[in-house]
Amino acid sequence: SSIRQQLLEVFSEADGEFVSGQTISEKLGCSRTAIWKHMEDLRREGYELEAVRRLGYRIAKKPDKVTNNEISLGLQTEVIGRHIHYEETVDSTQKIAARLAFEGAPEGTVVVAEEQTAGRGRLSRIWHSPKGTGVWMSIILRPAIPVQQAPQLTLLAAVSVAQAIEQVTGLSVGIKWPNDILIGGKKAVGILTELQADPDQVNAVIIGIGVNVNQQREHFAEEILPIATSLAIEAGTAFPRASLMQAVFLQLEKLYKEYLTNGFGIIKLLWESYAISIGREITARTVTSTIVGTAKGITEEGVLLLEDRDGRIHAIHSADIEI
Ligand code: BTX
Repeated sequence: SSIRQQLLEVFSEADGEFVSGQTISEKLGCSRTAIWKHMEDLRREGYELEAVRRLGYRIAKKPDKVTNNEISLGLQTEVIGRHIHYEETVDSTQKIAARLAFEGAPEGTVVVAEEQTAGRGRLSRIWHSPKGTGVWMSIILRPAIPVQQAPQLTLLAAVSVAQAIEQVTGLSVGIKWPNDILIGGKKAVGILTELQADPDQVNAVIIGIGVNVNQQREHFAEEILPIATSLAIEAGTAFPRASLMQAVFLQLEKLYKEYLTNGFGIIKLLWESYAISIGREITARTVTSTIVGTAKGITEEGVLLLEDRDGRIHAIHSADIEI
């Protein structure tokens, strides 16, 4: 509720100090009984509230969760993340977001969960999403663009996440075409873009973002341990997931506005500045073939150009890349 949100704001302004019941009820314009009820709700959400006679109340500990409250407090965006659909456990946030988008959810709606039991990667692969450790979210955008431009949004999302991670953690990251964010050569982020479209026009783009934030090595399944990492492993410290989400929303909103007004140009440049495969020899496995060649760059549509040993240029729309 908005009262609960205001209550959190009051505590947040107090910055860990006690706030008297009197002050709270004046600031919020409601009775002490009403406030007490909202505090009980916060307790149920996992906040530890300390009450001391004559001093008042303070938040002793926040829940390590990515609830609506945690995400909304201090959020600087206008559109992205302004509607949050939060759940503890889901099969896949992509599935829920697809349903919401179909039902008309507004642009910027975000579905986020603490845990996914059937997180999806590309080509029906699995995305491991253990409870309370990462950011598992799907963002609904509704750009008025033709279908063939939709892959640009995967690249745009990758740049936004890369920028947000650098801001929040100070780590330096690289992007492997089209959708992996690597730190020290290991995968910390996966991005999956799905479309709802008519033949000529996109209705909704659902950007699924999985960020390994606070996992330690033992959280990773054995088969991905050699290829996966988390921000906490790389930085040696844990990060508040809600703050990372806020940073992603802000970067994404800025780049998305730029994209809608001026097109893909600047996004392409930014993407190339993070790209770790360009200029190197790579192996691209598509559904039908395997091509070895030098990655030359991406096109205006976000398609990867690969030059094979005979000097022929291949346009790769979808593939797995080995560097
Ligand atoms: P991808 O197909 O590029 O990557 C999937 C592959 O990555 C897996 O086959 C496995 O080898 C490896 N992998 C699986 N889980 C992890 C992990 N946690 N960390 C590192 N490597 C892993 C990438 O697909 C797109 C992933 C999108 C995930 C988000 S989470 C929110 C949203 N909901 C949903 O179901 N998917 C998206």
